[in-house]
Amino acid sequence: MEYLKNVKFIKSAFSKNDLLKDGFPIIAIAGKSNVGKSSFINSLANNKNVAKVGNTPGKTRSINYFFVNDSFYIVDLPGYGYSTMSDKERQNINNLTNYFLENTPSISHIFLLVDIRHLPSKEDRQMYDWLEASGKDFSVVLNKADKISNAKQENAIKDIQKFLFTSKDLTVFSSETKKNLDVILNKIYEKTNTTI
Ligand SMILES: Nc1nc2c(ncn2[C@@H]2O[C@H](COP(=O)(O)OP(=O)(O)OP(=O)(O)O)[C@@H](O)[C@H]2O)c(=O)[nH]1
Ligand SMILES: [Mg+2]
Repeated sequence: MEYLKNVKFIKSAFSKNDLLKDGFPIIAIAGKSNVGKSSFINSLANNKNVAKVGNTPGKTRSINYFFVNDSFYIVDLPGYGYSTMSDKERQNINNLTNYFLENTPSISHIFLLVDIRHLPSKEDRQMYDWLEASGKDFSVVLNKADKISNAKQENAIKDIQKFLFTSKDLTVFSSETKKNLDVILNKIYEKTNTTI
């Protein structure tokens, strides 16, 4: 398995003007707060200190750029659905995330992380529907698979597919066990035209 090499934190964007426009391919990680986006990035880099992970939801509140091997970015997005944030802050964050997704043509792929233990939330479904309608290249990752048995994982795949009205393949994943980490890494290399 070839982990992401030479992963460097570049910047946190807090407003539209902070967004990078240099055209390098971007892999963006989206999903509700606390679903494990930052941990997912650390798993890809095989380094627990790359992206900040939190026990409390709402850890990542800016758009964070990590430059990989001087050739593409992994972008950690703030989580949605974090209820104890002020309305204003939540609105600012959602506006920035939407603006980023709509106005960054260099996005090569978006991983939408969903918690495998629950049916997708209203916000998950909104994000899924928006991505589907936008025609963007994206896939759904069912995260925290280590929390349920293999048999339950199989049922969860079917239930979540049905719930989202999708025939897409959903990738079961866990940052704890690294299940399907190789599948995700290979997808990233394929989408960014990286030869390893
Ligand atoms: N068991 C298990 N725990 C996980 C997994 N991924 C993340 N976690 C835990 O879930 C919590 C949230 O993880 P983060 O990676 O900070 O989640 P996030 O999506 O970046 O959250 P925000 O930044 O708030 O949007 C932490 O306590 C992680 O250790 C996983 O695959 N399995
Ligand atoms: Mg985070």
